[in-house]
Amino acid sequence: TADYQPASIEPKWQAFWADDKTFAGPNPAPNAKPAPKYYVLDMFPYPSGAGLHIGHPEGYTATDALKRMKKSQGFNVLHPMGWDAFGLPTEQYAIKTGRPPAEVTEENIANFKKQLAQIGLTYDSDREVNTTDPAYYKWTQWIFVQLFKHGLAYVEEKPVWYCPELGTVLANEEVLNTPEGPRSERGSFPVEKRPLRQWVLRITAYADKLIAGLKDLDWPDSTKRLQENWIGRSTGAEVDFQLDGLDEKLRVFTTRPDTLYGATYMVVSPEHPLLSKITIDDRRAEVEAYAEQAKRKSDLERAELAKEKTGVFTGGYAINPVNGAKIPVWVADYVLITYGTGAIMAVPAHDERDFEFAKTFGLEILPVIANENANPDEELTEAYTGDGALINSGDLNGLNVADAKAKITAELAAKKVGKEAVNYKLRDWLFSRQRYWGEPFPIMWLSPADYKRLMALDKDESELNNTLPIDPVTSIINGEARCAITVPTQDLPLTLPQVDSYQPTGTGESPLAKAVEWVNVWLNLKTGETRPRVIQQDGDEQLTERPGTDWAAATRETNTMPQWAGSCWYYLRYMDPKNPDFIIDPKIEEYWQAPDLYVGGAEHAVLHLLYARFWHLFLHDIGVLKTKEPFKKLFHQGIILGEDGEKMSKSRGNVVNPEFIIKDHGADAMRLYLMFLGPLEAMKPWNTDGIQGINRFLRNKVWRELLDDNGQPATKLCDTEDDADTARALHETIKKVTADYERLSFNTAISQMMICANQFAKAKTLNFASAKAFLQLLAPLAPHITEEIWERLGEAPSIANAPWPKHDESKLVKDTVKLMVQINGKLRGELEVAKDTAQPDILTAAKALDKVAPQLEGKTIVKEIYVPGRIVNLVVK
Ligand code: ANZ
Repeated sequence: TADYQPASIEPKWQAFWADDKTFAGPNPAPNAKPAPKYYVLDMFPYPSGAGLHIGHPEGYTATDALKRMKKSQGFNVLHPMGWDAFGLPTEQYAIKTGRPPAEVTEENIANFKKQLAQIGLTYDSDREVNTTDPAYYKWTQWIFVQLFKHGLAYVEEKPVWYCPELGTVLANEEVLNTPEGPRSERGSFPVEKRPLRQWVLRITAYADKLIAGLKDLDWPDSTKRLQENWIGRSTGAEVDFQLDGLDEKLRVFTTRPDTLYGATYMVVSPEHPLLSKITIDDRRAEVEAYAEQAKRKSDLERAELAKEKTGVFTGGYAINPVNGAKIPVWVADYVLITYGTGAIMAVPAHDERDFEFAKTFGLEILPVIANENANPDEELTEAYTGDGALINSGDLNGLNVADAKAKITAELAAKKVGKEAVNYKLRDWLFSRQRYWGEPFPIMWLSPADYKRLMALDKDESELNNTLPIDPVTSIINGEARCAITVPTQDLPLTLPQVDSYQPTGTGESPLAKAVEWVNVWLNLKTGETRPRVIQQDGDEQLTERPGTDWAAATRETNTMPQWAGSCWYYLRYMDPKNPDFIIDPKIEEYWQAPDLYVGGAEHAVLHLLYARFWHLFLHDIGVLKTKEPFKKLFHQGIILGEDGEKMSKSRGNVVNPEFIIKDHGADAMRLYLMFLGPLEAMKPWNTDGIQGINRFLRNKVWRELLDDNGQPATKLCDTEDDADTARALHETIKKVTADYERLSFNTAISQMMICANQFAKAKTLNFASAKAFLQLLAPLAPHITEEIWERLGEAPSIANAPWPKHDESKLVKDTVKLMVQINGKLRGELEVAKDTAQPDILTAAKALDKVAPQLEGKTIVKEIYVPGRIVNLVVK
């Protein structure tokens, strides 16, 4: 075909790249001197049934373009793709249709692959990972075994968010605050708190490391701040208040021990274990009703600053340890059981929430920090949270806040009624789900007696003995005490059993619990071998006999891991995807290190990015990894809005479907347009007219300029040297585009290429080499059309194999001069002319300048002065 037809050339080159493995970044051969590496990573997609949305190709085109340039620059580039394929939507689809989730997943992945290929995105197919593939989740399970062994995984019965509709527990982050109360993020179903047995990962043990590591990361500041706030480290003190008339003390956490003299009341959270003791009988009914109500609110809602304060007086009192003052104890839901000690000393004069609470209930407000801006005779209108000298505070009077904190903390410690304390907002990570479509925990439960028998064995006598934590992980299961052990490493992966129904049981138990033959096994404590303990015969369950004395009755854990698990470490597996013996070969990690660039949405700022850092730091600590941090450099692409400037959504009917765009305009036009919309990081609306403009650029300024009507090299292409303007345009473009790609500033690179193409169109002749260099610059963003023209110009594919063009600084020097144009000695304008322009031409041009011509109107020029290379001065009357 002679003219530009994306529909015919695009599939051709997609097939070529796939067959040729053009973009495979191989691991270095042993003993060879490896090429410099570049590892660029995308956040891998969840292969939903809906297929790609326009947000996928935005980030993916950016990394694909960078990858193509880096390859031409001589780097060995790793740019892989995979599938984050466990999770709720697939499972719900499976429940609805009765089809196995694995089958649905496979279909969705095939569709995603097809769609990505249609965009001209190229990945090393040998490195593909799929989190639901047992060969992959074997290592997800292996990491869990290591966490367990190192005491970072435990089981707890705790009140957790439970969604009856979804039949599962949800993490705090998966619950949203809505006007109708707390709801699931997925599907917006009501959720409630239920006490359930859960696996929890001790991420809080890594809180300080997770904060410290941030400082060396090249990440958007806003994302670093989000992580820091999420971890929320606060330093302060714990202080004990004697409860009036009781033996117990009420312990509080405060970041402001300096304000202790201003504590005029106390608040315990509705779940506080001492609440019932503190409450006097007269007030019990009211307090209990209040506590019951609080259960229905989410922490987020309760902690909201702006919310109206509610609470109830318990009737009890506590004694302020510094001055013996007897202060009332209230219960209020703005104090959370999950933070600090679940109780506070309230200082309304200096804390906003306490201030509002005190105002609402008429409680005493006693200032203890002098506020120079306030009139002491007037009633306070808000809490004063700034610094100042202490007042009304005994021996602290006159000190500033910092000194008072230090002094009072030391005094409390000396009297043994308080001590320095650090608190984190970060909670341990709720790591289990009562779902089918997730990684099975590599865990079995034994009776305490059998656990003791196992512990008594020598380490080399039993593989099972090597992964026991120092403190046993215990739980009550079906009313009986049980101890957790891991599945022996050689038995991983522990694969999901076949079940008849993926429907959650509704009891808070996972559908895996129904796979009785899988759940109940005889376990050989020495060899780790398992045999069925319950078998189904003619619909009846029958117990089998214990095979021998080394065998113990064991039950498998039936919860599964959350979707986060697989996405915590996939970037590691890409480096060594097929390794059957280890998660990653240390030599291979040494070469690739960690991704040089990670591109993905800002919505992952805290959860995925924090969880992955936690696992990576842990794997570093146990010697599995050399690097400490997974993602040195992070970039968030901005959201693409609908043409109407609103968020794209099915209900608004403003969704742009990449497949249709490609059909109408071609993948190259879509890629180029996506990158031309605006800065990559910016939120920006889609515009269909804009993509037509890009399509015209490719057709008229690229294809038809470089090829003739027969699709052969255009006659203007030749071996003669380019004129100065054309050469300069090209070299400026090489310089700018190279730098712009490197900093992911694609929109400015495209503008520059458009300027260059315009100059090429103006030029009478164009050197072959210039045309090819231009194609190379355009190739990362518009790979199909450039490969095609490259080939038609007589070059062997792929264009990506040609070394990246370098600019020639000498070609950038302009052969022009800038002249100041004055009228009666006053500067009126500037004139840029070729160095060899004759004086009369210069004077004519100067007089015609926009800023000069009007000044000359109706005047007579009496003298024209020209200082070559510098000034034109027109003397007028
Ligand atoms: C007295 C005080 C006086 C406080 C003052 C603040 C200002 P961050 O910085 O977030 O760590 N607090 C403690 N535990 C709480 C809980 N479980 N639920 C709600 N609030 C709680 O906040 C620590 C401060 O939040 C603590 O310091 C306590 O109020 C409150 F002028 O104690 B402060």
